[in-house]
Amino acid sequence: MATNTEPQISQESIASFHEHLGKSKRILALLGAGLSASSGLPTFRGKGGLWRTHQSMSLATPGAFNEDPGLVWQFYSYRRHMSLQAKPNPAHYALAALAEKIPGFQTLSQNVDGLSPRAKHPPKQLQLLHGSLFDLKCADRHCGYIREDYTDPIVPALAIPTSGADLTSNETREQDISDVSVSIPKLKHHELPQCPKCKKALLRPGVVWFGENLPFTVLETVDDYLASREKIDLMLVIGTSAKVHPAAGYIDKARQRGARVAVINTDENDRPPRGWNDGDWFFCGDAAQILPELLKPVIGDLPKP
Ligand code: BJW
Repeated sequence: MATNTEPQISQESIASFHEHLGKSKRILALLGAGLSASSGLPTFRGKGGLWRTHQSMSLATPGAFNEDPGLVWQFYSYRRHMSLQAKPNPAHYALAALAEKIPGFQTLSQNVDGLSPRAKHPPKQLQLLHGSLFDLKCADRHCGYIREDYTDPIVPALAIPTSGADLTSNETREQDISDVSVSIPKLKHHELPQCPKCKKALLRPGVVWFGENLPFTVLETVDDYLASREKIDLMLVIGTSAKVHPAAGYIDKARQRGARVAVINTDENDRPPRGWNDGDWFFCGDAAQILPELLKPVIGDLPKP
């Protein structure tokens, strides 16, 4: 008797997807945290959305940073550390390969982990809607200071106190992130990263928190892509719960420009905001396994790592 509990994807739906992909010249993709899940990075909602005793989402706000910058910095320092330890997975490489093959492919990533850039996704075809963990900017927006920085830790006080677990293993990493017994020190203002330009304010992670505008040039690039007279053939929605706007709204905008939608997600309840349309595809499972197969007719086999 078969014991495999993985949802089965029908050959018929793969064949119809491949037929449409073969004809597609303009493709848009919306990426979310599920893309990096099999690289060992936790998602936001559901299991994994807890950092120590805090919900990740409650720390991703300007209010949380103003109230306790030391706490928020420790959360982001942990995320930077984990992202630097993680490696891009086959889905990141498959998308980078698709971008090399199809000039009309544009990627809208909600991820801040740096894995798509590290998979050599062409920068002009990768719009980082929610910024990057590896940009540091002045918390005073009138100052305008910003730099790219991969130092880990940024300052000594942000070195990661862990339970002593070996964080190179996905399993221990997952246990460690929600280990509530790891204490969170109360950090003082002078121990946190300082802006070298204005010398008054703190630096903060260059990510987009709730209530903040997305980067202007990114929005402009996406708007230009959507405003083109040419239709969009295909919209790929990969590893996202599609609950955060304006990102989730791009699915409908692509539909309005003619796109058929393909969702790749482990949870069949995470559907596009307005539900399904005739002609959509849903591929249930791990993006790292499914995407290289789905894109194979265009990108061929990925090189073995
Ligand atoms: C797998 C898998 C595997 C697992 N394979 N799949 C319109 C309507 C309603 C509200 C608004 C609206 N417009 C604006 C808003 C307000 C707000 C918003 O959207 N709120 C909603 C929660 C309702 N939006 C904003 O505030 C945005 N700013 C804005 O609109 O500015 C204009 C404005 C200003 C002032 C007032 C009003 C408007 C900014 C949003 C910024 C979001 N920032 C975060 C944090 C970034 C920094 C950080 O990383 O810490 O971005 S929140 C968090 O959610 C993060 C993510 O990028 C984002 C999306 O999450 P994602 O990627 O979908 O992750 P999950 O965990 O939700 O889902 C993972 C999925 O993967 C699941 O489906 C799994 O099943 C799946 N999965 N393993 C495939 N192996």
